[in-house]
Amino acid sequence: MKVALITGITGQDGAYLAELLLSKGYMVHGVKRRSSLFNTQRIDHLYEDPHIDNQKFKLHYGDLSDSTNLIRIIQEIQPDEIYNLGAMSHVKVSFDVPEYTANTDGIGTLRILDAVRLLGLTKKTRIYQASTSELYGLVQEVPQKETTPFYPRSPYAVAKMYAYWITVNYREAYDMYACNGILFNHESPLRGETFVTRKITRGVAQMALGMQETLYMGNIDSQRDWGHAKDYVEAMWLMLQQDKPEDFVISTGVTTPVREFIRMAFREVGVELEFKGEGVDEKGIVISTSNPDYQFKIGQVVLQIDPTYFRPTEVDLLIGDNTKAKTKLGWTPKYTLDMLVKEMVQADIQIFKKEKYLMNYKS
Ligand code: NDP
Ligand code: GDR
Repeated sequence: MKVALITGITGQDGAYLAELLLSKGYMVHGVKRRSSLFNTQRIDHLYEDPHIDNQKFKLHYGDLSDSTNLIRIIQEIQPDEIYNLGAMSHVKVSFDVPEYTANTDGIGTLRILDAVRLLGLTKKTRIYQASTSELYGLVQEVPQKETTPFYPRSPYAVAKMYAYWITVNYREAYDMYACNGILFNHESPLRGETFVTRKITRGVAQMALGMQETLYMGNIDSQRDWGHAKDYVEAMWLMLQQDKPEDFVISTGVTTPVREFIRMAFREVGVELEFKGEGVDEKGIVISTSNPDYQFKIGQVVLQIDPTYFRPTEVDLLIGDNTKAKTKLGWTPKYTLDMLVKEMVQADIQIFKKEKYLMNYKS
């Protein structure tokens, strides 16, 4: 039985990857941080009683800022594969906590690589590093591919650039099987609530149920290449099953402005929007509604711009060329953006229906 270790197992990708590896018969270990409230909601369905025999899923307390802890966990479990998904992953927040982001996202990767080296596991343990399309930052070339130069535009992206190159360096210096997945944005109903897609689908669901009036957004001109996290964790696994380690772009090859994502999410609840005004004065207004189950009014201002959400430096356009992944990994995304938007909006409607029912029940 293969043994895998996932850092960031409590996050969106960690949850989908753990499910995938368990379905393939792996023993899955995960690093979770201690928190004052439960932080395992995304993986609670995978939990196994530690008292049973043949446990296939096990969590260890740890943190990417603590090298002795990482060394101890890796020594204890002797993993065949490590997926380093742990990170302070919010681009806007990284401007508020740049040093912490560098320590976790940059040096944290070094700690994993060096633990494997120090423990003499370079021939046994394969390492996946969660690299990102944010490395491309200021547009140098479109579509972006493995050879496109990097120009990071946030403390997050700069930290991830260190992580990218230290992974390449350890591969070359110590002949390790270590590779970077340069993943473009990927989303799902498990996406963190403050990333743009989930913020929109939650807002649409709350408005549809009469629980919120208006959504406040930042820069809705930026364009992203959005895929589904379920497809993308499959690519992570494939990258560690090759004859030799290489870096791959994982993307859909289609880019969409944030404004269009908003339009698509509202259509899912039968609402057509018109965008009026420019810059911070732009507004999204309801011009027609076709689903009587939902509480929208013609003329309702459902979207306004709040500059609080602007970033000091923005990444305007991301679109990935996934030819290498298609050719060498045999990977292609199964989800379209339409399918993704539908799944996310419907999942959030179910969540808020329950919440509304409970609120009414309590009062
Ligand atoms: P999430 O933000 O959903 O999850 C991040 C995970 O990292 C959580 O489990 C979090 O724990 C954990 N974590 C945060 N800080 C630390 C730390 N100091 N030590 C250990 N663990 C920590 O991210 P995603 O699942 O979306 O992304 C997974 C990885 O892929 C990240 O590295 C991200 O930067 C990268 N990436 C993501 C893309 C995307 O579009 N989703 C695209 C490209 C790259 P907790 O739950 O306790 O907060
Ligand atoms: P991103 O994702 O920065 O691309 O990083 P995010 O969803 O946060 O932003 C995408 C774009 O939407 C614009 N935007 C807003 N963003 C947020 N969060 N909130 C808003 O209100 C808002 N309004 C407009 C942003 O300015 C941006 O242009 C994600 C993360 O998962 C990273 O960890 C990962 O590496 C990259 O994707 C690939």
